Amino acid sequence: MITFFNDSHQAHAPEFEFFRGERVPCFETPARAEYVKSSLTSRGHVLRSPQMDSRTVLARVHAPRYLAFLEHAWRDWVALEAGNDQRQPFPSVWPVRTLRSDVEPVNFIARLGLYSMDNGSPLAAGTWTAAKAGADAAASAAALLAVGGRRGEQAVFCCSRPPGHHAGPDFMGGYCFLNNAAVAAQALRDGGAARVAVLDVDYHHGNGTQSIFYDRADVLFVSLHGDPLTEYPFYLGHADETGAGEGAGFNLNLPLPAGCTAARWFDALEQACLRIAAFKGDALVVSLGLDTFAEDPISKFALQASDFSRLGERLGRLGLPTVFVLEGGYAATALGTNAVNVIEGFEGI
Ligand code: SP5
Ligand code: ZN
Repeated sequence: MITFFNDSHQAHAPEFEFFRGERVPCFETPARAEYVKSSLTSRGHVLRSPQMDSRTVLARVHAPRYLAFLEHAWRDWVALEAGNDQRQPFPSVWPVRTLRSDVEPVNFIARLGLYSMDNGSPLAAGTWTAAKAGADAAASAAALLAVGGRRGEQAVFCCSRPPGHHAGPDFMGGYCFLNNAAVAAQALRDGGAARVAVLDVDYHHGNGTQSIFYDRADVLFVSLHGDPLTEYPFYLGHADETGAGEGAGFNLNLPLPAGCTAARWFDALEQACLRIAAFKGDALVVSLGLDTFAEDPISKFALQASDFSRLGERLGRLGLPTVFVLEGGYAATALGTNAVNVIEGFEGI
């Protein structure tokens, strides 16, 4: 399968995040993408560099003031105080209920809080560079697909980091800054696909993608994930979120209990696939989180390496032109095998 590899991903390499009040090494590391790259190459898949500029499509899925903040965040942080180039900024205050989010404060940490859903998305010097190149990869993948009467690929894989599905219209969160899956879906729409389905199989609910498309009928969002009553991102991802306005009926959440079996996960996948087939879209975007793996250090599902082949096979049977976008997955050394299993399962290899 043709793969767009984000060559700039290593520019995003924060040193630590917070866990239970302690600084711990980041789970979302540059090594993740490198493991996937090496498995793909050793299996003969062709890697390409993104050639599209995603700026126009980015402005259709993210708010201008958020994009402006993110692009200049590191420069602004470093300008604040000598030594900040050696420090990671974290938000410490957020505009929750009753507080205003329409006025952008001048204070940098207050702005960072305005544009963040958590303190779990460490920023580094090259975050914008890496995230923007990731969005470029998503747009490039969409452009190669056979949609809108164009000849093209049946499937393209977008191997990139940082991930994207927690990033909403105007905020970062959960290691995500720009929503690559939303970029791919919007780019497919702009490229002639009348209707696009997004399937999110990451362990964590894709709150950002859901929110970006929640009131739209042209993009169906379907997600299977750990029940937000106990699992991150906690505040979205329940079964009663079915879409709003024109988008009513075009959002399907299938929350599953932490610790559930692979058999139960595949039952939910079947439900997801039936909904996607009934939607009769022109293309599919898969938010491919691999943190459903049994050995994932921060998640609680039980998929084995062979289950990722089965996932790929099932998605292949949908018969839709498909963009795969890498999301989470923190058992780094297994990430390459698991990703390749999905890709090759899809291709029927
Ligand atoms: C893209 C993606 O997968 N983002 C995940 C963000 C999760 N952030 C919250 C992590 C909470 C970790 N809880 C760890 C429990 C370890 N025992
Ligand atoms: Zn995840």
